[in-house]
Amino acid sequence: MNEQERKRVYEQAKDWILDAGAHIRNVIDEPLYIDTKSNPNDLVTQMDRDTERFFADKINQHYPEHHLFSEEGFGEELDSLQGTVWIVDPIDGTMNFVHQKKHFAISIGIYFDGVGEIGLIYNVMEDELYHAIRGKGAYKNDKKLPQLEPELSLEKSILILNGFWACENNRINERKVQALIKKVRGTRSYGSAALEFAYVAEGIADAYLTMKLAPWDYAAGVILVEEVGGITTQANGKTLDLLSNSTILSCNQTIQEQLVNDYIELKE
Ligand code: 2AM
Ligand code: CA
Ligand code: CA
Ligand code: CA
Repeated sequence: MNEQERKRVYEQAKDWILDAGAHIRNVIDEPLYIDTKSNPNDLVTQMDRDTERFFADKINQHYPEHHLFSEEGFGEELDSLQGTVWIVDPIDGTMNFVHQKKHFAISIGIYFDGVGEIGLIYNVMEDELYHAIRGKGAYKNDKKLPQLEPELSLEKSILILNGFWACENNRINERKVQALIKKVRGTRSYGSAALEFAYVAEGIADAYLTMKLAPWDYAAGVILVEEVGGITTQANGKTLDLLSNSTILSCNQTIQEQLVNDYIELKE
């Protein structure tokens, strides 16, 4: 993708994500049509599907040669990241959307031949758009986000993690997780993976550790975090595979090494 084309797709994607979010805000108090997927707590609404279809139609009309990889079934089954691929989560944090009517996001990562070029995470109810184009830094609305503090220690860090898996002892050494929870300044859990990445990129949280995400949960987040000097790997430190579900660790380099070496022991 040449520079002009990249810029055009970036501006276009920002317009679409803001439009989709404005629509959700307009109808937020109308009744929801809610279904469940893999289990009774795995929710999906008509709004998830309608929003994904909105992006599928737009991409198809304007960029018929681009691919869509997404949660709710309007995209393609991809086995390669050749060409331009939009990785879209129409509503990330559906449980928050249903129960709280806030704290959810639309997440879009745009990859060209496997390289993350554009990352957008829109906190819909707060009207806060986190956005980045590779090599040009990350922004929250019009504000450029500063680089992460490279030497920030664990003792002064806020760690985002989901309480559910920390209780399980079949996937991770829970004693080491407990030691980590005691070591950090505090822990948080927000219920939207995309926002959790955005908060690391913003520097209001310092690390995000989670045991299972799909590509549309993390595709945009890894681009934003990279643009402020952070890194995202699997929880064991290995490189991510953008086509697979994965454990995730996203933070600065120092914390990443400490967590991988001293605190995360996966049972694989
Ligand atoms: P979702 O809302 O798009 O499904 C909740 O802790 C976070 O984990 C959300 O970002 C949610 O994305 C994601 N998640 C991924 N797989 C999930 C599942 N099977 N059930 C619930 N949340 C899931
Ligand atoms: Ca879901
Ligand atoms: Ca999601
Ligand atoms: Ca979703």
